[in-house]
Amino acid sequence: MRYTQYMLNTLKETPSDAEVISHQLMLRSGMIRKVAAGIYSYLPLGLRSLRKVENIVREEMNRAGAIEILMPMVVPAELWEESGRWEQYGKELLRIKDRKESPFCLGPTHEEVVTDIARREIRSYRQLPVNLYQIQTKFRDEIRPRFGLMRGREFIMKDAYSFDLDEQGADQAYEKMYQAYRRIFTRCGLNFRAVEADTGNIGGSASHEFMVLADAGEDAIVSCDSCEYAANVEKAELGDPGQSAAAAAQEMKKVLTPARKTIEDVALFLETSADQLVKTLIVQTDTGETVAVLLRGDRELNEIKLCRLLGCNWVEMAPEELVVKATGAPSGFAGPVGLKLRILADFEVAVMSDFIVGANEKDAHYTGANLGRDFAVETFSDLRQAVSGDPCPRCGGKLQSWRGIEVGHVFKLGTKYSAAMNATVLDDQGQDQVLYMGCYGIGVGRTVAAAVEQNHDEHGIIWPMPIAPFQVLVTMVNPKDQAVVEAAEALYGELQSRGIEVLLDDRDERPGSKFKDADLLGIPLRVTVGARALKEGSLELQQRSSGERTMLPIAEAADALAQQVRDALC
Ligand code: 9G3
Repeated sequence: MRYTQYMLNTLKETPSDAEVISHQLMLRSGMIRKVAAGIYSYLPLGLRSLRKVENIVREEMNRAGAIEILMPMVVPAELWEESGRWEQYGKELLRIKDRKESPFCLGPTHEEVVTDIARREIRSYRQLPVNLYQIQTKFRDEIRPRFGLMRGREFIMKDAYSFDLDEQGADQAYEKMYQAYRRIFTRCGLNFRAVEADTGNIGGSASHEFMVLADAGEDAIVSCDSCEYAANVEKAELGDPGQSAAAAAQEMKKVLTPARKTIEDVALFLETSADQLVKTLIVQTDTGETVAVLLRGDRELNEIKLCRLLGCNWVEMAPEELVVKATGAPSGFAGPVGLKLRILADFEVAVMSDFIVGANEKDAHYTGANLGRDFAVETFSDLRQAVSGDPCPRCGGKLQSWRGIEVGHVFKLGTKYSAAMNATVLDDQGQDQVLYMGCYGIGVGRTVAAAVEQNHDEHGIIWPMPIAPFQVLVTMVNPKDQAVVEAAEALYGELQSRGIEVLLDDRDERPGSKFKDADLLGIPLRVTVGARALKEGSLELQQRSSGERTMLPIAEAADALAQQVRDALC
């Protein structure tokens, strides 16, 4: 492709509303343009990378035996009413009406549509197993779309759905997809982890997320430094420490802590540290219950673990007036002593002694509080967020925490949708059996953005060869110098005849700005055709990733470059 005949406009300035580097660089390198909040156009350069990821996904899904279909963007409400999800989702589900006032939605995911296909097309166990997938546009009306393609409202997803006769079959389908995902993200050149994840409200019994490690990642994950265990921090298990608390050494004493409400302020005021405090959270559940949850002062509540313990869908911190009503004091002074609420506590509290708690009295705390003597706990459980240094629940090694970008998510769905929609097959006894399902998603655009998050420097993108928009960039330093033009054109033609994807920068611009663009675009191999080196019969090759420069004899350049592309692809 010739730059002068391409539509590619790089930007010198970083757009102000782009907060993460991938968003900034994908705008500046002319890959995407915003149409509306969370809605983007892929310009030619961006589309090339998107298609590369799609093709890797397609190849590995086909290799895993999945069959490609294409389902509609616009989905009739009836299907979502059958599954019961029409009422379950709020404004995130974009509902529309057609000219006859019939209700539809823009599909955010396609469990209902694909289960409808299955119940019509799959009637006998002999047809199983089946795995149907699509690469298709989704819409989710996120409250705060941001970070460019990383959290868009309209986005391209590969979503696959497996159908099996029983749980064992579904487990095999899940394992096949898990391995296919590992191949996909490895081929994309990404550093990723597959982590145990919460099944959320999609239902089903197990799920794993595929996380690209990057500081801008919205998810927190932990991985063990000694074994394969890795989990989303929402799911990471923390076992019971086991040992018991040391015997009480102090009497409980009320101390004044005027206007000291936060853990940090109280610890500072009482000249101690947060891990010597026990914080009392007053929590309300969607089932209308108010409970007190105790955690060591320096820990965070894991709400998903609390919901699992209480058997509710969500929890939130009680509003101030409820805290006052329940504890007799404003928030910041709540404590377990004399509290007339169910008291739950994280395992860690069970091994603490002589600690500080709110006194359920304005501007007062107790020091020297001890379990048993001063208050009782109804249930101890794993209720806190895991952090670096915590023990691995599998091998006792150390957990390390990372930020991750979720690019893939695989779920065991069981019969949640097939039962609701009566998707069955006749088994070998002629009996109707409800199909066992799994569902498997990859954010294709998000994968491109995650690759940029993980592969860039201060000058711009550093594309992994398998998903680079072009493989070689040939820059004419001076397009007015006939020798330069001839050599560059010759190389351009020879590379194309070898099937190499090459962008020829034939613009009549200052060399400096062309070099800056070369760094920004991040095409892996960059050849500079300049008059001086030509006189010595050579071209300059620079590796975008290492910055390493070598001189290539003109006669060998095309073969050498083609070999380097092949080496970088496998
Ligand atoms: C909705 C809306 C948003 C949603 C969903 C439904 C996420 C929803 C979970 C999934 C599960 C899997 C198949 C591919 C892999 C992920 N956000 N989920 O179900 F109505 Cl508005 O999508 N689906």
